[in-house]
Amino acid sequence: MAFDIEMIRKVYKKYPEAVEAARKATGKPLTLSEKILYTHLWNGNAGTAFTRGEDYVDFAPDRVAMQDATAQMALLQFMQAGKSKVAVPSTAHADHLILAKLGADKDLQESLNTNNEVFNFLSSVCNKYGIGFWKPGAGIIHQVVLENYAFPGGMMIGTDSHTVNAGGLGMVAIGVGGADAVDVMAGMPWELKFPKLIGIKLTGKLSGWASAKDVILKVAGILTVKGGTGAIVEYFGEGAQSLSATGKGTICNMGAEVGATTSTFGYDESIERYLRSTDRDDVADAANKIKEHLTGDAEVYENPEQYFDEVIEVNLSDLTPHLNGPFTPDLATPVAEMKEKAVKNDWPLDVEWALIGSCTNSSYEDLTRAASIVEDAVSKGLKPKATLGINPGSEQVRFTAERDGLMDSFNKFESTKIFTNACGPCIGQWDREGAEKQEKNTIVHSFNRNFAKRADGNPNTHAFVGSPEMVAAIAISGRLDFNPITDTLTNENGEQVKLAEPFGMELPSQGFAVEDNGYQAPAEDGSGIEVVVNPESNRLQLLTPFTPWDGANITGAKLLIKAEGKCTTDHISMAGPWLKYRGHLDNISNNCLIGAVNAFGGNTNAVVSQLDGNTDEVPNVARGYKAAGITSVVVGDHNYGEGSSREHAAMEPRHLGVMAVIVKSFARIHETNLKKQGMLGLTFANESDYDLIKEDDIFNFTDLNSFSDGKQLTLEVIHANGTTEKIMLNHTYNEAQIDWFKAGSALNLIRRQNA
Ligand code: MIC
Ligand code: SF4
Repeated sequence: MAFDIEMIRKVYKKYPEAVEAARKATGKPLTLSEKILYTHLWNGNAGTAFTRGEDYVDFAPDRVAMQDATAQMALLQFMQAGKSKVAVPSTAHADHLILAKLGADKDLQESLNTNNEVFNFLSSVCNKYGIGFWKPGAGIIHQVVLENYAFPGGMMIGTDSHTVNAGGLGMVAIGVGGADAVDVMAGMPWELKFPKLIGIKLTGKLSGWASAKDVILKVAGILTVKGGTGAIVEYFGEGAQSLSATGKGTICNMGAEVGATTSTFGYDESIERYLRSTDRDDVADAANKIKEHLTGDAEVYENPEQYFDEVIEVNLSDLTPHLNGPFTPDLATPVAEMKEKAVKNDWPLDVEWALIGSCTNSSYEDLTRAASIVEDAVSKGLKPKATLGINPGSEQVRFTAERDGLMDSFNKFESTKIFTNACGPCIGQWDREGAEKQEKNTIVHSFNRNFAKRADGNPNTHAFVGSPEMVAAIAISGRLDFNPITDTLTNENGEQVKLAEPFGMELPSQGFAVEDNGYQAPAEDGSGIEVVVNPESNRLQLLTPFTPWDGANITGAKLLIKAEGKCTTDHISMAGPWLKYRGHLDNISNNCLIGAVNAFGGNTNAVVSQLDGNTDEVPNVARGYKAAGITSVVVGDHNYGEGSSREHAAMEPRHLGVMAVIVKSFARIHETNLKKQGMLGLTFANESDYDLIKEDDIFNFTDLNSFSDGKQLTLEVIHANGTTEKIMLNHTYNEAQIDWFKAGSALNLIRRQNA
């Protein structure tokens, strides 16, 4: 039986009427995305149509998911909201804090030893407030959600950008910062700008070496890292129906890499099969009763150009395997073209590690396809040239894979390392031998992100993203430019052999099995449970509310850093070794913007303090300004804050005295996170004004007292030579969000309301 089946039935009960109301309000047939959005309006059935890309709308999501690295901050905030229990079903998952080093058993034990305090905190907060807790080793949040909680037509939010993975089961699932999760858990509406809609029509059928991963690797190449910004990507067509549910999940997962708000697929037979095989006949039966509402209307899919803002067509039959990278997930290269491109760009061709796992590709099917390559290689007398590392997505996947002999297949390579069911190397939780030498090298993995330093902290590691079967093939060949379709390999007997095409099992033929799935149900009545945070702790720190705006213009502010080029949340608040401070705002602030490239001089973590003219680390300079009572500002380039949902990237600068972040453009989640934490997230009205900003400028806001929806703000910039510039700044704050700024943060407002 599924978790929270009554909630799901309730959602389905309102569907027919709510969909009809939406059809009437919009006066047209509906996409699936619109059906889900309009059935989840906070104010009930639709009365009017919303303008996509413009209107802010209040929604009522069905559930919330959080992972350990973000849950700490989300729950520290929730504890301040003045509620005794969460208002919607919510879960927290311990998956990000487990370091991969020696292999699953030892690593898990080591992580329990080092992170004990944080796991205990999460377990007791969850217990107290009615939140389900998935213990360390239970699996990666999005795989566990797919197996247990995701349901067609539902809406969820999660404090992780890859929450979108649940689109594989036909949800609208959106990644948010912790403060947004607090709204929903506190029983308040959740606000989102009504998204635009991108339709992707899939025709044909995958074959040979092409996999679901290649669909999104190709789409990422077309849309690039910001092409999906502000939009829901909806997949449809006969090709969509031919994909497995977990394959759909892979595609939705990496929609985060094109900046999409989320991605989704209509309910179909593969989704039904997946629900049934994961012990959720009840959900499948309920969904079947309202089937027609859980996919887009036929007219829409027949004439998509009329109903989507943009339509892309991908023919699965023409698709070939891709590798994307290095350093960005949208640099797509068909494997057949890699030889030429790698040499031209001087990418190291020898591959040392081949990693399979992460929330995007750690399903049972993924493991079977990769295992088929390993088995084939062994039978042909081939030994791997690179080390294969595997993180199964969940204990259920691992247990079933073990029962079905897949782990034995992987272990036929002596060097294989099976790591914990957790994020591991995907988030820099990888103690890779030799990484500190910072040598130029190449790795391949089936993860979703490959920003510099992400996996092993080495800025010279060139990471390429590919399907699990491609990763397995490269483990064997040890070459980045290996094309399994055309190339042969030399085996132990000196013979030339070719790898056979991968084959996989969509679902385990004997069904899934698990002994202990690692779930801890919360107490019925948590009122007696005490959550203790040791004031001496360096891992956890209770929050002190940010100071409300004093009503005066911000003046005399100094530049903390002008970031140049790519500035993702990994550059603003690095993960890896810093993950341990995710529950301690002051300590984690010591990583604030240390990865951002300073436009003056091109270095990282080296800026000039205007107090004494000395060059110092970014956090130190910020602390210096703060101690001197001086506000600071950050200036940035395009798509600033791309990547993760981590609100630390907004809270840290706020904590260190930054009040405004002024950039050419923002990634969605980060922009909202800045607003929630009471900061000014602004964009240059005239992009080239970025070039006017000098290292020693002084900044005065001149019209903050008339800060209002739709009105530009004016910034006066005083250069050291006494000349001044007037710069106009755009913003997307509505009146309610301006109130967050005034209150010092959105949370300050909630607390006031519940006092
Ligand atoms: C990531 O993939 O970058 C993470 C770690 O899962 C993040 C969340 C985080 O920063 O904790 C995400 O994608 O939101
Ligand atoms: Fe974990 Fe990587 Fe997925 Fe983020 S992308 S949730 S770090 S597995």
